Amino acid sequence: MQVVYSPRHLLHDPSTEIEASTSHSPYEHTGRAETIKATLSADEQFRFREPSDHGVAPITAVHDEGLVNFLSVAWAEYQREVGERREVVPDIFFRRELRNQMGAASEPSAVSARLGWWCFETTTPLTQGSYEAARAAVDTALTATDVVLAGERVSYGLCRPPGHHATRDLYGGYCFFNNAAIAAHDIVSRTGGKVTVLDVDYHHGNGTQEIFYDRDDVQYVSLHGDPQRAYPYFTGYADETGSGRGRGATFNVPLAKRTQDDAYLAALADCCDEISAFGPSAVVVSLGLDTFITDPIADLALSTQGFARSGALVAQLGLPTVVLQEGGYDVEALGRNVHAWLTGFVGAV
Ligand code: OKP
Ligand code: ZN
Repeated sequence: MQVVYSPRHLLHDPSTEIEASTSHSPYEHTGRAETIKATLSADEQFRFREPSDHGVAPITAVHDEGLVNFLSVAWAEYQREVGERREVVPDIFFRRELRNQMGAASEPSAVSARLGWWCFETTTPLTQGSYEAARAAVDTALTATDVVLAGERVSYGLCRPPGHHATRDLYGGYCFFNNAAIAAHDIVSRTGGKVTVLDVDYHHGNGTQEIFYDRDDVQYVSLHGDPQRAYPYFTGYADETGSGRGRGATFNVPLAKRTQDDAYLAALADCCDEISAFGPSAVVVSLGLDTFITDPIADLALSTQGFARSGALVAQLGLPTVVLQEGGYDVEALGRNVHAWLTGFVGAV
């Protein structure tokens, strides 16, 4: 299997995360991608390549150009306007209701206001190299897509930072650009075929859902911790099924606390039935391993063996598949869990 990996992810290196009313060392850190790289490198069936530059056009095909432009200059603007900082986090968020009865808002010029305009939460610090790392993660996803469009059955993009929380207009949830959505749109625009994004990360991929919510050419299917208790809280409910032409092309399965392998695999089988009924020509998997039993920020209870079974079940769809890395924060187990999922897939082909 081809693995796409770029050392440029190391340029996104925050030192703190503001979460749960405290400031602590970040769960989403460079060591995550490095341990996955080390584990897969030790198995010769995984062949590594670096991504090629795909430019900005595939990004602005799914994201607002204003978001891309902002992220490309935000760190430098902040250093100049506010002061020299190790990393940058918003201290105000734009909320529509601030301007009730006052007409539409527009983007102010101060960098502090622009941060609150383009970001939705506090756990995604922007560092000096974050933009370059986020661009490399997109190139990683697009290069993994190229591998599959060239005829390989499956490829794996070791994306970092992750992507599925980034919406058309907003970054957050450790995500700057939506790697999976950019890859899915790229497949649709290059092949004309329909694509499914299957999101198995513990957290609902609000960004991917939002980007494709009214489209009938990309299906979004997700299993995740019930948003009544789990981040991102405001999306991922079972009654969100798409709008307009996209009606019926979004499928959400909220899961109970401590869901184990057998119940999870049964829900994943339902998701696979939905995918077969949609009839895509390819699948993009948002692969999060934060459903693992000892993940520090989640509460499902999958085992390493459960990941192997998940990969095998997805392979049984019989479709060209681009697997892209999202979350997974038990770093000691992360490499072997990714390895289990991918070898489970290959073993079922
Ligand atoms: C990114 B991905 C809740 C903290 C949530 C942000 C989580 C982002 C997860 N107390 N912090 O989906 O793995
Ligand atoms: Zn997650």
